[in-house]
Amino acid sequence: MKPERHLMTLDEFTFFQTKQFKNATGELSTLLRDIGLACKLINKQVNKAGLADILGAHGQVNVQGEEQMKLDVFANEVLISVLKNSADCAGVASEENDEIIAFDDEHSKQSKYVVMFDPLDGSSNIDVNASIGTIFCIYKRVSELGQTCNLNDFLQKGKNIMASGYVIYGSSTMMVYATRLGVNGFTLEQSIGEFCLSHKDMKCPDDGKIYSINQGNTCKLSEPLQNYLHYCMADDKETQRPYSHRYIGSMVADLHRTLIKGGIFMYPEDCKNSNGKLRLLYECNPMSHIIEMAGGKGTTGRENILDIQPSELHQRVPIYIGSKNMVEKAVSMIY
Ligand code: P6P
Repeated sequence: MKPERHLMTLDEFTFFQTKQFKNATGELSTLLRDIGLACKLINKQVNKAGLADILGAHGQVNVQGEEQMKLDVFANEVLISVLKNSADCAGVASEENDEIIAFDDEHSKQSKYVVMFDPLDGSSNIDVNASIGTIFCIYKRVSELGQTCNLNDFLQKGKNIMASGYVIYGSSTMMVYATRLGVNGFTLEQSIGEFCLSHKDMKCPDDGKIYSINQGNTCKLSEPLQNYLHYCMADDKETQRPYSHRYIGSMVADLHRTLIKGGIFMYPEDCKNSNGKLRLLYECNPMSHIIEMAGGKGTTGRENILDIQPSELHQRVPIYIGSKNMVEKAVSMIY
């Protein structure tokens, strides 16, 4: 009988969730615990970034051509190291690395899962103290056990995700993760160093009053998209418009607000970027999986994000994501 208590840690919660699957082996729970450990280590550095000399560009340029902040590098190295030593990860793919990293030790070759992540999304916000986050997703590998994993293990559709999640380093540090059993949020209790269940069975409201887009790009947007933005700003009490505009410029923070309060987040294509900016495999897929498991919707405007067959590791896609009714209304007006 599950003990009823006020405080349930991430490990306890995933343990009890595992018991709901009769042939589960607990490997996914172990992976989530390991990712939680890595993010606690990242959290420690993020919290003291203002004090320690780890602000400012690392001087390197990552595969995206973006200058790497030192915290980016640290977060990436921590996640790779923890997952390489995990009992259940065959390899990883990261926003910060050109290619996949296949772990070639015997234990990793026998592991069933691979992990993709953006180690520190929104890192340009570090030195202005805005919320940033780690985004991850876990897939069952398709390559043969006993071999090193390969690119095909990572180029899977988002609907194959076994678990997805993010950690937001904000006013409090929270992990939100989704499996087909639903979406749950855990707040880091710093005094005991544990992620504790704080937001059970999270649901994305079907409607909302917030639209989130970088309006600085408006002149580059298609006419239908500009018309939709005017719709958001038009006065209509019946449909609770004008909506409020909120844009933090950190996908994890903008989508955490969208998950809790409802709304729509958009990073569409424009006249200069036909696929928008955000990455399919380790940004749009995991966030769409979370939002859809919570009852919302994630689409490129032409197809569901989770149905896309990836063709390369760092491909970009346009994204409209959030409250189901708002996303459907936007897509009907724009496409
Ligand atoms: P822009 C952060 O760099 C990021 O990858 C996402 O977290 C965020 O949603 C987006 O880019 C912000 O991009 O062009 O508005 O600065």
